[in-house]
Amino acid sequence: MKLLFAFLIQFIAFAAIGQTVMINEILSSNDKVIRDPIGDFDDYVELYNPTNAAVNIGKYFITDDKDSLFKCMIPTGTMISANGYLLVWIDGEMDQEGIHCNFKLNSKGERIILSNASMDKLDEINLKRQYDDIAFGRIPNGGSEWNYMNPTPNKANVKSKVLGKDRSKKGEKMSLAIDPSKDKFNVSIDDGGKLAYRVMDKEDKIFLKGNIDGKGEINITSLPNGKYNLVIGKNEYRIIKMH
Ligand SMILES: [Ca+2]
Ligand SMILES: [Ca+2]
Ligand SMILES: [Ca+2]
Repeated sequence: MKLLFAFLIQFIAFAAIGQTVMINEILSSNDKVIRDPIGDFDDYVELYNPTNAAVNIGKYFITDDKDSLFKCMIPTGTMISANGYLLVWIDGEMDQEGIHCNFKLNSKGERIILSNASMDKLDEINLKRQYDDIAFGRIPNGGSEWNYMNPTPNKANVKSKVLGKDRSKKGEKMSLAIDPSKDKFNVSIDDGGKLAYRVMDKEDKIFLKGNIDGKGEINITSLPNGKYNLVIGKNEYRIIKMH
């Protein structure tokens, strides 16, 4: 009986930690999704309280370094309402209005850890490579699975069709705009020049190729869901398509 009781206590303690505030969504390349209170497009971590009671997250900690769990402390008295959300801005601008942290999110991927005021690790996410204005979040909202999705800051996460790119490494001056509704990228080369393009998988198998003369589009409707490399002249992008 004693043993069973001890087991139950442990189980309840674990369940309590398991159901408390969690990391729900991360946007590590915010170009034009949402502005922080001062007006900057900065990266964020969205916390979510799945319980039916408000939680005081003062002295909780967020970090991007498993060897330094207490890198960024949430200010004393910070509350998350029942079933509510809170955005933590990852911009190093600690004097601005709102909750801010002094590290940077690396869009090539990294680890984000949330700990509570008793220094128990509550949540830990291995972030994969990220894309401009595409978030990584729990789908369904608050669930155990993570996936790419369209950002939903301060709102429930929903499964969504995703078409994304990361920043170009270097090359000719040009712009690449995304048209997710038509599965295409609109290309515009600054000096009106002509550039060859190709879309490859990570084994360098070519799926699409052609030329852009001044302006043009690259339509990837025929490609299966996945991650690809898009090369336009000397510009290299990583792109993702997910329906
Ligand atoms: Ca800021
Ligand atoms: Ca980092
Ligand atoms: Ca969200």
